[in-house]
Amino acid sequence: MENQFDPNGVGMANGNYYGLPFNTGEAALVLVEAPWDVTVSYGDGTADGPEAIREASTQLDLYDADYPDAWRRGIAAMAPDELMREQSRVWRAEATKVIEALEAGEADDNTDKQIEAINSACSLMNEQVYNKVKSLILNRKLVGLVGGDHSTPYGAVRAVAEHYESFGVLHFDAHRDLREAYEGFEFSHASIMYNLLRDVPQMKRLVQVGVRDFCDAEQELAEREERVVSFTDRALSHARYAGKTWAEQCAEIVEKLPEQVYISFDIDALEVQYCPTTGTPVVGGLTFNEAAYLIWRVVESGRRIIGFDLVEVAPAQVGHIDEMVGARMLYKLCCATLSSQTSK
Ligand SMILES: [Mn+2]
Repeated sequence: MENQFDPNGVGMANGNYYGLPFNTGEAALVLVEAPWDVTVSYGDGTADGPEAIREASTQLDLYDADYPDAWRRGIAAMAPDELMREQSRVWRAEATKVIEALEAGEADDNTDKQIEAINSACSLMNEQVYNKVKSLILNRKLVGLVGGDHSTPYGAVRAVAEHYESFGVLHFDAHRDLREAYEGFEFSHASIMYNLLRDVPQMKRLVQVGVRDFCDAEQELAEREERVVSFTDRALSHARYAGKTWAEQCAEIVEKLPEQVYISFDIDALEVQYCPTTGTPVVGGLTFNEAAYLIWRVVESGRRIIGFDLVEVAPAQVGHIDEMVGARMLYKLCCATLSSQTSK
């Protein structure tokens, strides 16, 4: 298939990410879509993220100076999961009712039952993601998850953890996501890192970068839990105002990571101009180039990226900024992962 492919030609809308000519059998890296945003608390739309990113991705040119030729090892995707998309719609409507009842102070026994049903639906989604990722790993594929909200990588990280017995998570986010359930939802987007710390002992480190909007309990947990290392947006920006360079800061961040690294990338880690439509945008944050540089430094250090997710991208309401940025960051993540397999 690759024979007739012209990497300098117009990106083809062939259903693949970046118009690439690989199927899942050939590709070294396979993307799994998780079009799911049931527990989002503010803006929704991230369930449509994968489709929007996939469509925008054909606009990219393939040459990437950070990782020249990485794409040639193959990037493909599992077929879009229409059923999950539909289930997300159904359960999102239920969750909206619960959130409205809670906000109106009208929660009752029925609300508890609704929450229970939503939690089961989220568990089922986790199971589906786990199964897909697990079977790909067994087929020796590298896997990237395309969300969806930030609840979706739970099953993916669990599958990765069964294969790599010790690793760290590099977590780009505006939020710590360390809440013990949120609005009653056990598998909330705001609880992903809490749930992973609780359930995935193979995750030896959680390095949070760019975090800037979190509650007291999350701050306390971050201080108490020795696996958590924080590079808050405040600490990073203050150090820079005092003269420290981003290169120096990246060296410090990378140094905290073990040899094997899973990257969880919430697009809201970036400044809002890059992701105006994301579920819970927060002022402050990283530029695209800063984030891309940090990922490159991880690869340069010789560490190995064993999997990743990109979450919380919602299709732009005007123009295409959100999905264009999402497609570019996803490409960086794919290429970084591929190149890290053979770096020193
Ligand atoms: Mn998040």
